[in-house]
Amino acid sequence: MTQATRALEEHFNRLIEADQRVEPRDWMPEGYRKTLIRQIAQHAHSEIIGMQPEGNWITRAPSLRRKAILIAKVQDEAGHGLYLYSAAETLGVSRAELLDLLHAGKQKYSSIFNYPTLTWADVGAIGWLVDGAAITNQVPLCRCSYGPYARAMVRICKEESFHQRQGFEILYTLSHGTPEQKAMAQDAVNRWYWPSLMMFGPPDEESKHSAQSMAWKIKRHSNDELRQKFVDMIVPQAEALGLTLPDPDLKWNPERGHYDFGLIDWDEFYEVLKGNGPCNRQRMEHRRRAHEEGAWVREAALAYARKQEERARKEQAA
Ligand code: BYC
Repeated sequence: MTQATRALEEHFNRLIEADQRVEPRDWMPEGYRKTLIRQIAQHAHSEIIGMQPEGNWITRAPSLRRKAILIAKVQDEAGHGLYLYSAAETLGVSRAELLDLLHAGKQKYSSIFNYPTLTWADVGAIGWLVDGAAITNQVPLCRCSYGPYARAMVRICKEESFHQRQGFEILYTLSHGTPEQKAMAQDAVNRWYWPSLMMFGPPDEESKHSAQSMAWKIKRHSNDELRQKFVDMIVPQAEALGLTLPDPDLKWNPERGHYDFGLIDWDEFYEVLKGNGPCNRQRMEHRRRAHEEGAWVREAALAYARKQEERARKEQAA
């Protein structure tokens, strides 16, 4: 390592230690850059793949009001994808490259979006549990050491908390409706509860990236810490909904000051990661098809941008 590089590294370490932000212009270790690209890309891919399970219910939403809200929410997810791809681009990769890696199966997206949305209540359960888990995980990312990612998260979290409330409200309405509606809400919660706990990633002792990511202040809490925080948050919310969480071992532990909960089926999680979840194939096929069918939009947008640029140049020259 040259003396100049050592000085740059010391500057980087000082920034991290002082809890300041690393910006795209700053020198950063290659591992830091790679870790951020991996995490931000995975996050961005999750946002756009996450449009599929909910998008599935747009045409069948039970009222015009519900349909308008759902369209807006799914559109928000596309927007989150855009903020995140833009944040990743500041690290020297293009959105097109990242999408190619996703389509080639070389980058991941969140395990949660490989489960099907069987009834309207699933839209409520996704809003309440999946967006709830997302916020729990993402609020600390607003303090991530990499500036562009942290700033993108601030806006995303504001929108996610609105999403969570709409999910809660859907479930509350169903749970206080007919017995059939209540049963439908309960069934959705039964199916989404465990996968939402898996969203936080493997248990700490199996989380290969956590220690380094926490040292770099990319992650601020471990996977298990955030999972616990989420469980503690949703137990009283489930009571307010009048619904039951499907875990007989869920119990307040006064010594720990937290709820104890049952064992997560990690075999299921790893199977989903390997591509063997209920909807992995369908999600990827749909994504690749949407990308191919959208090629003309990208070409038209590029042609338009080029035309605008040329016009501006001519006007300047005149
Ligand atoms: N699904 O060492 P670990 C949303 C992978 S979108 C799939 O703990 P790390 C929303 C992990 O990548 C929600 N893979 O990793 C959108 C690693 O594999 P690789 C997405 C997972 O990065 C629309 C391996 O397991 N949120 O909110 O330190 C509608 C070992 O894990 C998962 C984010 O992406 C998983 N659940 O920690 C509604 C948030 N968990 O890469 C809602 C940002 C782990 O070595 N990401 N893996 O092959 C993070 O905070 C962290 O990346 C994680 C994992 C906590 C997810």
